[in-house]
Amino acid sequence: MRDVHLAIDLGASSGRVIAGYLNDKGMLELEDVHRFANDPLMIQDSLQWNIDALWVEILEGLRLAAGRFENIRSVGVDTWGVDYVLIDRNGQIAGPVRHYRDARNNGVIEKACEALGGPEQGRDKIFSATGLQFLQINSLIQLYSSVINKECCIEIAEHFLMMGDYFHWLLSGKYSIEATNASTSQMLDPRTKTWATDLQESLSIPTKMFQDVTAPGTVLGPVQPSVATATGLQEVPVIVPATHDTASAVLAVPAEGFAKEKPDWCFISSGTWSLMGCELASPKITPLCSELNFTNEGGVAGSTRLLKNIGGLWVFQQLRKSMTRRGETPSWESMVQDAAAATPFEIILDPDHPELAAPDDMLTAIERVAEQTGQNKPASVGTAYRAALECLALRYRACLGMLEQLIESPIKTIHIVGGGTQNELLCQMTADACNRTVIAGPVEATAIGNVAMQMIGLQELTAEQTKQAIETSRELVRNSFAVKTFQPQEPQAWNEPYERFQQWYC
Ligand code: LFR
Repeated sequence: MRDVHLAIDLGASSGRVIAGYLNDKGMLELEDVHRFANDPLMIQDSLQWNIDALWVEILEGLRLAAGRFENIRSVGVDTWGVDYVLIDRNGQIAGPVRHYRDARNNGVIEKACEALGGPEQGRDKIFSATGLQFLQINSLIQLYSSVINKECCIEIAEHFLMMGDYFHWLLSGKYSIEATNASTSQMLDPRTKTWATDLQESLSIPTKMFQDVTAPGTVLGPVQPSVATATGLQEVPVIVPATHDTASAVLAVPAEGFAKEKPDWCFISSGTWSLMGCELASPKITPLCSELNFTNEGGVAGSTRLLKNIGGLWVFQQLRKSMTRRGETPSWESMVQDAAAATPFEIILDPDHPELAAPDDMLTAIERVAEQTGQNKPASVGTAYRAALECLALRYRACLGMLEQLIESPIKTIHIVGGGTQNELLCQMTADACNRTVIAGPVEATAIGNVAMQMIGLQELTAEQTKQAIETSRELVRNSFAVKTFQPQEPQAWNEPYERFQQWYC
């Protein structure tokens, strides 16, 4: 009988329950159990997560899994970073569960820095305490926004739970804050993995709601009786994986070795966001890292992901919504075909342009940005699709150069994992723009990393053994999932567009 592990993998636009097990050939195999949408809600001008709908879907996925598999050994949740749920002393949700794109965070980085002594001093204090890049979506900035708006939720909160922790609590009844997702909050010291309480106190963020962080691989205990009754899962342990989706995805990169000082490969975890970086043995909290606005997120077994958040496939995905508004929803395949057929480099965008972060209509926003930078509006929608992909490849090229500067060593290979690997046009553009070999796959890296960490956790290993187990699980990924290699074909064609990109956006 197969030992089955259930990965509940929640992304910012969809979720899934996936079963993972070793097949008869000893290869890791995944089976889709349940897929569902994750649609945020606009409530009185505030963008919020529909966490009750997500919980209903999770229970449904577990119920389906319990009906399909006999020997379910464990279950664990991973999610996007930065967002959180506040729980009061009665074990109730203390306030709205906001989406990181909620407008209340606009301008709050500046206010937080001001409160810490001014723009430069504030940035220095935050960076030296946390090693994180500045993004207004970070939990620190979101919480500070609650502080300055004098929201009651922050006064009555007893527990700060990130999204994965919240669902682990519903599943097991145990409060925990998992380390990799906590590292996205901009409140954790990446050297000690303890909360930066001085920083929290200086910004009047109550520190009592933060408990010590839990390492990935920790067994929380069996599912609660109410969950067992609703799903049919009896006595199944909840195991904390790397609850940050990027941490799980990077665990599943099919590279050799683990957390080196000077790796010769970097990763792009490609989905709604593109997270591009290197897996290192220790954080790099240096002036250069701060200047280049790179982040030191925590990975499995104490590793560091030195990376940059890049606006990802968001622009491309939102263009599809723009077309729906205009009466026709194209398939992803036809969008890629239209992009491939469009003339290259007609307009150059920045995937991280603030105008593109949360516009009502992406196509109109692109037209506005084109105008602002003295470029023509896209002649056809295919031009806009193409620009949304080309600008990612251009941003990757810039980021690659910065990474090589930071680790002081050349990077030979780019591993792309996640949903974006299905966009082969983008993979080829990346190889060309960066002039590097691209290895694309596996597509379900996040779920694979989640399952792998549950398997490792069940063995209850020491830290050193865990590192070895991670190398072994990478070998398992290499032997179990096919990848596709892209070699640069026309790298020189990207030089002039890259100059334009730098001129406007770097
Ligand atoms: C990717 C991701 C990023 C995080 C962003 C927002 O899915 O988790 O790492 O910065 O979502 O949470």
